Amino acid sequence: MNAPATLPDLSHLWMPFTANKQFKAQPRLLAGASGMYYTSIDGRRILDGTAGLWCVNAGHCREEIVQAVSRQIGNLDYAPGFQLGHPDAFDAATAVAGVMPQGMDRIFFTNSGSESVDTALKIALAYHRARGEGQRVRLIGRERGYHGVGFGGISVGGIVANRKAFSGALLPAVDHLPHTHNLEKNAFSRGQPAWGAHLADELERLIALHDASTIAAVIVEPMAGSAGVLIPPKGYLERLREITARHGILLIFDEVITGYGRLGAATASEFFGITPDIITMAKGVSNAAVPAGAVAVRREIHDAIVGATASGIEFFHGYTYSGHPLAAAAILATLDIYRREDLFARARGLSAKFEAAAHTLQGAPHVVDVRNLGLVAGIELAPREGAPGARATEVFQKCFDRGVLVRFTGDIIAVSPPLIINEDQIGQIFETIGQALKEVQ
Ligand code: PXG
Repeated sequence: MNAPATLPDLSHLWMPFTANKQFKAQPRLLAGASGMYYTSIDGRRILDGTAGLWCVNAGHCREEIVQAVSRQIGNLDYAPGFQLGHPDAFDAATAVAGVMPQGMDRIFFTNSGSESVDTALKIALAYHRARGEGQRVRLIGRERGYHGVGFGGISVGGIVANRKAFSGALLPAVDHLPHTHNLEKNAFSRGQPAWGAHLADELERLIALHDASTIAAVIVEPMAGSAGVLIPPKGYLERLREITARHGILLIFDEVITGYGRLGAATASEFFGITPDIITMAKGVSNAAVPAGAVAVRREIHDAIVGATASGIEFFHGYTYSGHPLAAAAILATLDIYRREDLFARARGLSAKFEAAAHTLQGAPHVVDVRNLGLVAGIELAPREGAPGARATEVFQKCFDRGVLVRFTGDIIAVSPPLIINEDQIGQIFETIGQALKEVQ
């Protein structure tokens, strides 16, 4: 029902993270977007319950961003970022620094979350080396973590499907903390679950195993998004911060999803009141209008690396498109919208209504958990016997047919709308999921 008569040739595009054969047998194509809505190519309006892929935080096709990027492309289409610069890249870095936690005001630009993660891991290694602790090479991630798809990111990541085909080529010195998901203890928690802070103490065990002097950094998503909305237990991130600081290990928060208002503050770091050493970001930094990412680092980390050599390039890393003029223009316009419309506070203000609406699904068919924080909700379904993931796939499809876009991973449905959403639209998303659940076997 979604495919009009004139479809493009679908055969050449190898689609990312997509069941290509199924998609091409039953394609879902989008033709336009505005505010809270997509338009499908058959002209249906679809309420965006996921901000694209957790990235269009200010809503679609915002006029100020369209104008800024249009002006830029006619004025400075591209400027080399190595040994040359352009003012907007510096202004964009200043603007990003302005919303980061105090002291985390040195900004390295990338084009995606995956690049931000690999950049952050390299900064961690370079930092220890610059300080004469080059033996600190081990990286610690977490089970069910998602840190993009670079070799660094999948090495510290903890999603088996993303790792197993490449397992012979993962980074060698990596270990993982246990994930914090536990339905027996925490099902239907509202906000941060009560149980699980002690799982951070597993880091002490890894330190005892490897010795702190070999460990460069711990990387975690403050709230894990892709693996199915795993909310950190109360006290958990505080303990990670305390243990890493005590052992001279850098703490990296991967804020590709949580950055730019998702939890109701500029960063999860601000939301939780915990300052890591490095923050990775992408997605919401440019409202996804132009691919962009960045890494924010504590000034001392930057200074240690940049100050370690008397002359020459200090950090042998960067991308052709680091600080690209279009990305810089999009970032500046996006951060301006967030500030003028106070969108992070808006998200915070809506989060109680969002929580209440999400939890109306407790008791709906198949639902074994509802969890939420800020403007994120995860709805976990019992898997159908012999067909894991099938229920959530069908719910996704039924919601799409009813004009609401949600995400799913395994049997978990994720909701993460643009921060401009209103209360009626919040209601519509969860009512539609509820209807879909009634129709799924
Ligand atoms: N870190 C985190 C925490 C992410 O969520 C990345 C890194 C990688 O970003 P790039 O820009 O390289 O894709 C991500 C990306 C989903 C979904 O539905 C999540 C992401 C991407 C696509 C889909 O959960 N997160």
